[in-house]
Amino acid sequence: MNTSTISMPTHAGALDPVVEHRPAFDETLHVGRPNQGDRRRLMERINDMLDRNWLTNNGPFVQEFERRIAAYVGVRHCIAMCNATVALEIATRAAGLRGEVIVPSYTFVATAHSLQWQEITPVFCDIDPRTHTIDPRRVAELMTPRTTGIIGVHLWGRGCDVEGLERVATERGLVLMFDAAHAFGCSHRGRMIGGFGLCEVFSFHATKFLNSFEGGAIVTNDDGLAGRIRLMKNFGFRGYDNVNYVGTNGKMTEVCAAMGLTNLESVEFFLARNLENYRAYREGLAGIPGLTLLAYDERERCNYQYIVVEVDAGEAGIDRDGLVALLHAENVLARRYFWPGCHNMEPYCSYFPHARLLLPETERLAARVMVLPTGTAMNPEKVGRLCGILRAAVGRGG
Ligand code: T4K
Repeated sequence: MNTSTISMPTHAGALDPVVEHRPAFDETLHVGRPNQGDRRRLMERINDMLDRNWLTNNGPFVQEFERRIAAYVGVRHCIAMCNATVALEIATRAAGLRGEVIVPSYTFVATAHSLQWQEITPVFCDIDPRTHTIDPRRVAELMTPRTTGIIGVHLWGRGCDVEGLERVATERGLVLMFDAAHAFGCSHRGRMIGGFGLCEVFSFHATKFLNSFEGGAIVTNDDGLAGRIRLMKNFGFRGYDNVNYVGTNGKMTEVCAAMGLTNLESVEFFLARNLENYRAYREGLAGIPGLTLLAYDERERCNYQYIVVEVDAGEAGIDRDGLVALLHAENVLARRYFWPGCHNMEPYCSYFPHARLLLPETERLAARVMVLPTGTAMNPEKVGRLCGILRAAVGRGG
């Protein structure tokens, strides 16, 4: 690590010599740096779009994007949306959810907000600490006569316990759907994620494996649901002036679809880079006491989009927050996803002040996880240096 001596003003205004810390990386390394496909193809598409002068409202790029995503995932319908949060709102509404819906607390807050926004109560369920995903054994304990559905989250792109959730949902006559924001391009037990439950929702936000600048999609095999979703995302219009549904504006624009289509052509490249980075992390972190890299099952299709490390402070001699602060000082913007858990955020912590008593695994995990940079902006050499920083920090007890 490089250091040099400079002078900084003290509180008294005098100039004292202090040692400036030069970060290990000159450029900032981000979690979620966007993956970009072939820029020339994107520009061609944008030119076509401008020549056509058709910018939004179910244009040809959106239709092509929907066809390609549906074919990729192997489902009957894909409805492209402006983002996954609105897609979740529309999906739950079109599925007729109301009252209470069971969701994990250990997720991005959009999962809970999409319900609360419609005055549906998100009831937070604990996770299985081995998988980080909702624990079906805990779901049954949270049911009340007001429960209408369950939303599982395929966190980090790893399929949650779909079969366990299906059993509970079928037994109790509940709707089951999935927040698959992290899971585009991933499979569960050999089947592509996207085809499970009543429907699933992908995110194509800039930080995601496949991005369309901002964007999302609902995928489903249910024809009736798909029809209702198409109405709802376009103000409830059937034809030019016939509105017979309460709708909103959830449409994807043509420029977003152009980006999505272009990036879709490069997913194999994104995947190869992510896999290479993941393997470099696995090698670089091996044997560091107290650090455990979340493993992906290489027999499944994975997008390796998140590099997730659990920190055991007792063994590492430094806790997760200490390591994150240390990495930030080296220009590595590691993240504490999904700390502190939705149940500890407003308004949920005011509505359910005792929720954490029911969420011991969520509480424990949220305090231990840090997420490290990957994607096309990273490479094994940078990963190696980053792991070297962690090894040195743990070796010195922070
Ligand atoms: N469900 C789940 C389970 C989700 O994780 C999400 C979103 C959703 C639903 C909702 O999906 P969307 O409605 O967004 O489609 C980011 C993303 O904004 C969010 O999409 C994502 N999950 C969440 C996990 O991560 P932040 O607040 O952490 O993003 P931000 O702005 O801090 O960006 C992350 C890093 O990426 C930064 O270090 C900067 C870098 N970055 C970001 C952008 C946007 C870039 O380098 N370039 C960029 O253009 O939420």
